[in-house]
Amino acid sequence: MGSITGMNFIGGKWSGDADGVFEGRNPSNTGELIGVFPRSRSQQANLAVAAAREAFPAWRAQSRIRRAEYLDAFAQLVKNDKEELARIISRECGKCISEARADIVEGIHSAQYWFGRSRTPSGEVLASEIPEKDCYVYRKPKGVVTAITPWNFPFAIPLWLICPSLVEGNTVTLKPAEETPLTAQRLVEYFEKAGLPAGVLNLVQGYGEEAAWPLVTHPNVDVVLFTGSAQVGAMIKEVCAKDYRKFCVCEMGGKNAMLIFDDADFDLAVNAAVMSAFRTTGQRCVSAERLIVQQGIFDRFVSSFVEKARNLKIGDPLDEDTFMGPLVSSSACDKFEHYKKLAVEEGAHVLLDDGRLTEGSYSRGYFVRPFVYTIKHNPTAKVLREEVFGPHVAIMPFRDLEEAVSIYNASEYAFALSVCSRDYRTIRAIRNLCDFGVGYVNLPTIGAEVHLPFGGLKKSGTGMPSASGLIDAVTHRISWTVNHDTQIKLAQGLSAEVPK
Ligand code: UN1
Repeated sequence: MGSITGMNFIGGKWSGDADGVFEGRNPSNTGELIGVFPRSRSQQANLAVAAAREAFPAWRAQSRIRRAEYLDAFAQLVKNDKEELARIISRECGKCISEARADIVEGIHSAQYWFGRSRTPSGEVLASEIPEKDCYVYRKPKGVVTAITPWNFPFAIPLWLICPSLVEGNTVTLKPAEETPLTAQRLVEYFEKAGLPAGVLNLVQGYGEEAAWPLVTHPNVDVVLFTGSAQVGAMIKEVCAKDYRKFCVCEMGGKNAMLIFDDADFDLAVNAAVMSAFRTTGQRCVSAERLIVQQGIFDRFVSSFVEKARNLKIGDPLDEDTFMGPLVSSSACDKFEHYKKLAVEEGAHVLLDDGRLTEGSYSRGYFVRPFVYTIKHNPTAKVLREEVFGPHVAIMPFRDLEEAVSIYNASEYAFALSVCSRDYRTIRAIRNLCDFGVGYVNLPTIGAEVHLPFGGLKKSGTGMPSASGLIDAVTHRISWTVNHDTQIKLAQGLSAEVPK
C-alpha cells in the first residue's frame, strides 16, 4: 500500500491548503510512510466553522428521519470496505487487526443505532396540572459542534460523536488525532459518498494546539466534544466555562481497576484481567492498570496472571495471532519507561519486565512487553494514581469489601470498573459504593456497546456520557406548554385574573 497525500474537507470541498504538512507513519514499522496531511491552523479551522455555521439552518430544517438516512447510506457503504479500513487502522495506530475490525463494526453500529433511533421519540409528552394544557419536552440542536477524537478508536469514537450530532440537527467539524489522519479521511469520504450536504461535516487535520485549539476557542462553536487526556480536557473545560454559550463533553483518562474476590470464577477472572490490561496494548481509556485481588486467592492469581502475560504474542498487528501490537509512538514508549522507573521507586515488587523488543522485525516499531508488579496500596503513590496508557499493571491485595472499595476509590479517575465475584451482595455493594461510569460484572473492563452511555466521573469525564448518552450534550431540552382552552388557567393555583 503506497502513501497518500491527505486533505481537509471544508464546505464540501477537499483541499490540501495549509501552512505545511505532517506525516503519518506506521508505529509497527516507522519506515513506512502512510501519508502526508495538511498541518492546519486557525485559517482552516475558521473556514470549517464558517462552513458548518452556514450549513446549519438548512440541515436543522430537514426532518430528523431524513437526516438519519445519511447515516444508513454511510453504514451500507462502509460495510463493503470493512477489511480495507481495518487494515488502514492497524497500520496507522498498531491495533491488532481483530480489534481494528471491531472498531469499524462499532462505528457501523453507531450509524445504525442513530438511524433507528431517529424514528423513536426524542422528547417527552408530560401531564399538566391544568387539563387543557399539554406539556412537552422538546429537543433542539445546539448548533455547531467541534469533535476532537483520539487515535485509539479512530473510527468508532468519531462516529459516537458525529452520528448523534447530525441526527439531532447539528453540523460538525472533526479534528482527528494526528496519529490516525487517514482513517478519519476515509470516514469523511464515506459521508461525502452518502451525499451529505456541503458543510454539514467538515474535516480539519493537524496538531492539537494548532488545529484543534482554534476550533475549541472559536466564538461560533456551540459544543466541544473531546476524547483525550485529562490535562487537555481541563483546558477545554476552562475555555467553555468562560463562554456563556459554549458547552463541552470531555472523555478523559482512567486508572481503571478490576476487583477480584476470593469466590470469583478463577479462570474467568484471570482471562478478564489479561484482556483488560493488554488488549490494544493497554491503550484504551477503559484499560485496567490496577488489579485489586482478595488475599485468599492473591498468590495463585498473581502467578497465573504473570504466566499468561509472559506468553502473550507480541508483534505485527496485521498477523491474526498477535495479541499485542506496538505502542503508538516514541513518546508513549518514553512514558511507559518513566512509569516503570517510578513504580520501582514507589515500592513495586516487579514480577515481569522483559523490556522493549528491539531485535529483527521489532526494531522499527514501538514494541514493548508487559510490565507487572505487586504493591501494597499507598494512596500517595503516583504510579497508582496516574494513567500510564500502556501494558502496565499493579496488583494489590485486599482483606475485605471495605478495603477493596477504599483502594478502588483512592483514584482521582473514575471510568471503568469490573467486579469478579459470585456473591450478589458483594456485586451490588461495589456498584453502589465505587465511583465509575462504566461498570462490568464478571467481565473485562473493555467492550462497551454503542447503545449504552459511555463516560466517566471525577477526572475521567464531565459526567456527560457519550455514545448513546451524547444526545443530551448536542441538544437543548426545552419545555413547551400548549393551552387548548380559550381561557388562561395557571398551575399552582395562581390567579389568572387581570384587572379590567
Ligand atoms: C476507549 O477506550 O477510548 O469499551 C473507548 C471499549 C470500546 C470503546 C473504548 N468499545 O473497549
